[in-house]
Amino acid sequence: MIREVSTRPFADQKPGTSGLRKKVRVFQQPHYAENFIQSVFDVIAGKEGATLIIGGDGRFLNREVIQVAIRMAAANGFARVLVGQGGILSTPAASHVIRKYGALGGLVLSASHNPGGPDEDFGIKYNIANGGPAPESVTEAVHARSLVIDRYRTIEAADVDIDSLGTRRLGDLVVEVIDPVADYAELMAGLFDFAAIRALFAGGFRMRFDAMHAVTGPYAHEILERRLGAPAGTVVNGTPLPDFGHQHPDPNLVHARDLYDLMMGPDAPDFGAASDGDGDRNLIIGQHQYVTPSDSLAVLAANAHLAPGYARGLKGIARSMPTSAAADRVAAALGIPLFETPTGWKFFGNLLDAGLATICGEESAGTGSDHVREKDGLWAVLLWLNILAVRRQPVTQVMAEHWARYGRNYYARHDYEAIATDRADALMAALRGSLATLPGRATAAGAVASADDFAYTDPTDGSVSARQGVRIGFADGSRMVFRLSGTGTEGATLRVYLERYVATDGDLAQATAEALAPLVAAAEEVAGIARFTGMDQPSVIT
Ligand code: VG1
Ligand code: CO
Repeated sequence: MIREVSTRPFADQKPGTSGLRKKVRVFQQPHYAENFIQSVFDVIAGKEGATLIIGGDGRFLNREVIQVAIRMAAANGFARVLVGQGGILSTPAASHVIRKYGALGGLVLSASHNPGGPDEDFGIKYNIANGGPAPESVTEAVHARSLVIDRYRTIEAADVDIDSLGTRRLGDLVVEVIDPVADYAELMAGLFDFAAIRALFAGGFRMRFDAMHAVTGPYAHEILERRLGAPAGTVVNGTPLPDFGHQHPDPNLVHARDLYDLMMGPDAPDFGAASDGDGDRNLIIGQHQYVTPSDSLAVLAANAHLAPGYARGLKGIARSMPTSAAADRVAAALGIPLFETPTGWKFFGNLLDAGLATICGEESAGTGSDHVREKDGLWAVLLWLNILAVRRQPVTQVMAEHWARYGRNYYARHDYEAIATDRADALMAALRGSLATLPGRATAAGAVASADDFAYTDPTDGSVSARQGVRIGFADGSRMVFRLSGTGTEGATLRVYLERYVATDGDLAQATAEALAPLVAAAEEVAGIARFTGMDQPSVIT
């Protein structure tokens, strides 16, 4: 019944920041998905008799690739596959299920916040036994394998029913279709004070959660409305659609504009939140108060002890390098270590496994903890709710008190999207070439104090990741970071991260754009963004 299908390598199967992401039509080429999945299976040991988790964010092609993956798992020696009902598993839920059921790993089918549909994006990511994204050593081996692969293994079999719960067989393989929400909801109930949050809602607290037609809908309906008693209608856009309703499931100020407008308007509820395509990101907006993801990480870390799951305190905090240093000040106050890693959740896994960090975050709206090995959108929302339920203060006050104690890291990210790849590469090459001459140079934001290309040495295994982004620092602690995105599917995206610290005795109530204006000018002076890209404005500011 096992079939060896001969194939030829594709040259473009190098995983990026978070798995392999391509246009759907690229994945629709014959053998394309099969080649990548077999490349994964070829480099991982221990498949014989093992369990594999399969699920995705419900986007276009999800169901087809799940069937392909199940057949290939059967032909590659796995004993058992657990698949989310309807093919659905949010990224954090997949991470939890891998851990809970002792799986060897999981295939997470998602292109996260990228749009979905026949003309949009699809993706495949492999997560290892700790529940986290495969580290670079594995993704590099998968890529190397994909360049020489000449056959893949599958079986001849009809599609498996993935829509009804229960256990069935496919040859020797046991396929269990599981409730995608139940295990995750139970995990959340163990971390947070659901009774306190229920009391908050019962007292009239109002919230809107925008699931953006993506995977968190079923999770949010179950947890927020059913278990925590938030009124029906709290969750909007709560049914996952293969094309996310033709929208971009990216919870930022551009694509979650409706939520932002509501939260800034006269009828704003107390709390607003949104998550992305695969449920690992979070956007937090209080009534008339946007919270940057970097600030959110700092506030969550400073207040985590108010939730039962973190009552014993934190072991450490980890943030990606471009994320603001707001969390650093909290770590210093708590007397715990702060780790600075390259962009991408895969770099947090070792720190979490080693018990060095409890809470992690990225400026790109990703926050999470050692409860799983992925960032987790609803987890962040629930931790916020738990904190608000205990502190009984509006978000504006929580933020004001935080800044009054720690100072404020004004922060923004400017994205220049769909730049021709050669132009983006030229910009980064010129910037890297100028690093040695930058210190001392006068700019609109003052004299440059330091300039380097970030390299990270993992403290647990000594592995080194170089060329992770150009950092330019100023004497007052202000910072600019330049790097190219590793998740896009068209051209290049330049990300420019801007940060300025104002101490507690400074002006903590400025408009962010105003506070950062000198840095915006300095970024242009130093990198020649308009000259290289032909763009005089970023496409997105978050
Ligand atoms: C982006 C973010 C990064 C995040 C990654 C995956 O990567 O900047 O912080 O970890 O997306 O998130 P890049 O390389 O495009 O900057 V998700 O929600 O797309 O899995
Ligand atoms: Co995501």
